[in-house]
Formats: sequence, structure tokens, C-alpha cells
Amino acid sequence: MTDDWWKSAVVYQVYPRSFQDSDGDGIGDLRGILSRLDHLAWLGVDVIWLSPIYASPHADNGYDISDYEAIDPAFGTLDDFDALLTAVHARGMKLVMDLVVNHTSDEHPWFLESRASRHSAKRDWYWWRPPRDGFEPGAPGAEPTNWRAFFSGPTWAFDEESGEYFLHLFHPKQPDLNWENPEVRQAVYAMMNRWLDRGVDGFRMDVINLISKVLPLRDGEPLPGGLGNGFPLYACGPRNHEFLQEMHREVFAGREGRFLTVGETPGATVDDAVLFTDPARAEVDMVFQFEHVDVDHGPLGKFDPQPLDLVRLKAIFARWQAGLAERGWNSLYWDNHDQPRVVSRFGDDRDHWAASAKALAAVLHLMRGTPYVYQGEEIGMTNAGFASVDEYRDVESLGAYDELREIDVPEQRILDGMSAMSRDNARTPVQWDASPHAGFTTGTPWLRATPNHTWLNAEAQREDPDSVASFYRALIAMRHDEPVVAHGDFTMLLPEHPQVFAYRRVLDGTVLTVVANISGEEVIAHVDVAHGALVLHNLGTEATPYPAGAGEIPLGPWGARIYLAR
Ligand code: TEU
Repeated sequence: MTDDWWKSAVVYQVYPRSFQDSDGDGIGDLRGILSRLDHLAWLGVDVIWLSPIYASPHADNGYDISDYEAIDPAFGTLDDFDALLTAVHARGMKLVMDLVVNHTSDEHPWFLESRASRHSAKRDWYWWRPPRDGFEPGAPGAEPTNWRAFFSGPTWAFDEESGEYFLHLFHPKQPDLNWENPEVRQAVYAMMNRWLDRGVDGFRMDVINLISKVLPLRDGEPLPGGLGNGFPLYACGPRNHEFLQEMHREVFAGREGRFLTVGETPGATVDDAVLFTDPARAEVDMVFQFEHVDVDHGPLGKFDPQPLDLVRLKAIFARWQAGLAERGWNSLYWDNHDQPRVVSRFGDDRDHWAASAKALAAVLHLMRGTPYVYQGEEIGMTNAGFASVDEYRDVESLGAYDELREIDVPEQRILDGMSAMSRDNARTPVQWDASPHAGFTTGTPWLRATPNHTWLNAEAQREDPDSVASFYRALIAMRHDEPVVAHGDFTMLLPEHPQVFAYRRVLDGTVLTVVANISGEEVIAHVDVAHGALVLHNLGTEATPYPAGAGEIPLGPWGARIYLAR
């Protein structure tokens, strides 16, 4: 196996809570995942990334870990984990764990000890600071910096016992670890090594570009609403690369190259990503960038979505493809547990559901990079259609609701934004079949299934060669079978066209041309394709396919065409 095997691999993300429940408690679990491995094998994915399954109070659905080496009882036991790992490997697949080490749960023993006393041996494992000069402890404005948290409100929580504040970039139950402290880093590396020794095949590293803060800690630029923007003071910080290179030396260097490491790096630029993923720097193999999933955020942020500007979206992808063409590597994704469903977001889940799901899949999967398929994306799962604030569980969405109400944004505008953009859209149960709760559970699901599961489900698609699932399967097979997909160069075509997403991939004389209509109108794409090029896929187009080489390609609403010329 070559060190860069992941360049022709496809990763499938499982959000265990919503994937498959095996014991009827309404929460997905490890045995449920085990029961669905045949679906993943059928799809042809190479790697499974498990969102956190560790012990957690679930303030942020497991991204608040209270024991990195225990399986949360809601998901099962370590024996269940070992059984799953064995079964995944038996099918020739790999298993990657979610590594959440920018912060722990406030119920982690490390934090309990740190909080116990200003003089605790672990006090410096977290960020503790006295009230701001001139302010009474606990008084508004006494927070040591003015940073706004990702989930709204300040990033500092006051601890009455010790009269000091602790830092939490996310939820107050997610205190940030102090990576400046070598004891913290060594404890993380030791834990990582124990998971690799257990047979795990790598890690997805949660917000791994937030672990190095600019010192001394200081206020950010003011934001509307009175808090400040700390992001430039904790994202891609001064020691970020140093820490990742140390992690690589302490954890991966001595092992053969069977691993996949992907860093989640919100706000990272292409230049940052080159530094993170240049193999000569031995940091991570690839990163999740956020530019393309922030492209529709409006003046009020994520929950104020704007119509898709395809020209802007294409420019983002073209910049990332070009920026990592020589050194480093891209991940490719639309969906994950933090993003709304792409067929609802950038596609058309009403009039052209299947065609738009396939067109979006085609343009993503045939670019240069490692694709990530989020659970249910392969069957074209849509947003949930939540209408009332009471239907939401996501701490980010609920925090945004309160924050926007406080600045008098009309409630319906907020609810519309949440319905379009909430993370809960990605967290409804996977739609396995048309039975109650979509075959996810025999109990009451922790979050309701989307009603369209009666027709939109895996069972209805598996035997249908024209289904969304069958198309994802074909795209994954293409990455395995056609080297041009994994290793070809990339040229964006028609960059200024507002409806057509087209590009060319070339490797050793093989030319792959992808042309998709990302709109509900008929278009003619003026793209040159070699005479005699093979039409691998002619998707969703009513227009009569012109012979390759005519210089123009008519496409119906959400139509797509994939050509291969050798
Ligand atoms: O997400 C990091 C992150 O930046 C999120 O706040 C994301 O930007 C936002 O939800 C998208 O709008 C990671 C995990 O993926 C997320 O589930 C966790 O809530 C978060 O870190 C804290 O661990």
C-alpha cells in the first residue's frame, strides 16, 4: 500500500447517533453500524469516519468528550467497537476516528481536576484567567477577552469556586485545552497511540487549526452586539504547525503509512492548507476547508442564507484545485454533520431532486482530491423541513436563535434560516426504508425522521440503476478504476458561466470532461470534447445529446454529461 493510498479513496462519514439504532433506545449505536456495513461495501467506499463515540454528556452530541478511551454507553462498549473494527477490516475498509482535542467536556477528569483549585497540578491544562482589570468577578464585561463563541455568547465562563474564568470557544461545557502545556500534548499523543495500537486507521481532527492561540490573549475587533472577533487570534495560530509536526513525530512517524489524517480547519486559506498538507512537512494528509460551505452565508451569518452564486462557488473550487495541485491535497465534500443537505441547499429538492443530487455529486466527485460522502447524501437525503424552534436539538442553532432574537431579527426570518441551514438537517435518521422512523429504530428516534423517507430511502434505490445511490456508486467506482480521476490535473471551464459547472481532467493523454447544468433551465454549454469521446454518463437531460466534438453540449435542467477520451 502506498503512503498516499487515500488519493484514490472515498471516505464515508457516519454520525453514529443518527445512523442505525440496534437496541430500540432511539439513538444509533455501534451494533447498528455493524448491521449496515453491507450498504457501505455495496457503495464501494474505502474508509469510514466515525463521528465521536466516546464517553460524553452530549452537550454537543459527543464533541464534548469526558473520556477519550471509553465508548459512550449510548453507542455500546469497547467490545462492540472491536467487533465493528474487525468487520470493517474484514471488508477491506478502514476506520478513522474523530479526534476532538481542542477542548474536552467540562466533565472530563482532566477538567474536574483543573477546576478544583487554582493550585491544581492540572490548572494549566486549560485556559484560566482572572476577571478583566477593573471589573467585579462575574460582572458583564469582566471576561478576560471580548471573543464571541461559535455557539453565541462570550467564550469565557466564570468559575465561582476559584473566582477565575475558563476559555471555551464553543459551548461552556467544552473548555479549551491549553496546548501550550507540553503535558497536555503528550497526554493527547499517548491517547492517539493507544487507538492506533488498537487498529484504528487514522483520525479526523476536529478544529485542529484552533489549538494555538496568539499570546498574550487579547481582544478581537468589535462585532455587532458587543462581543469581539477572536478568530484571527486563535485560528491557524503561531504554533499550529509546530504542534502538528510534533504530533506527527510522536504518533505516526514510526508506523507504516496505512493512515489517513484529515484536519478540520475552519477559516483556513489555500496557503494555510499547503502548509498543513505538504507531505514534506509531515503534518496532516488533507484538510476540510470551509470557503465553499460559507459561500451562501448572508450579512447575519450562517442562518441568513443567500441564493447560490455559482460563479463564486466555481472560483473557490478552482482556487483550491490550483493551490494544492503541486503540493498538498484537497478533501472534497458537500455534506457533513455540520452542514445542511446539499440537494436542498444548492440543488432543487422539489422539481429536480434526483437530477440535481446527481449533478452536484458529479461535479464534486470528479475533481482532484479525496471525496467524503456524508451518511444519507448517497441517497439524496434532503433537509428535514423543521418549522418550529421546538423541533431543534442543535446547540449551534438554538444559540443562534436566541442571539438573533436579541437583536430583534423577525422570528420567521430566523426560523426560515434555521430550516435552511441548521445542523439538525444533517442529523435526522438515515432513511433506510419506508417503515416507521425510516427503519432507523424500533423505538422513538431522538430526532424525527424526515417524512419523505416513505419514498426517499436506501431500500428503494439499491436495485435501481438510475437511482442517486447507484450514481454515487458509479462515481466511487470511477475513482477506483480511472487514474485520471485521482491523479489527473484540473482545468475549470466556462468559469464565468452562471449555470454551467464544467472542468477538464488530464492524465497521460486521458481526458475526462465533466459538464453539468447547475440550474433548472435548459442551457447549451460551449465546451469542446474530442470527437469519439466516450459518454460515460448522460444524466437528467431531455436535450438530444449532440455527438461529442460538436463544440456545444445541450443540457436539460440539472443535466450532466461525463466524457472520457483516451
Ligand atoms: O465544527 C467546527 C466548526 O467550525 C463548527 O462550528 C462549524 O463551523 C459550524 O457548525 C458550521 O456552521 C467542529 C465539529 O464538526 C462540530 O460538530 C462541533 O460542534 C465543533 O467542532 C466543536 O467541537
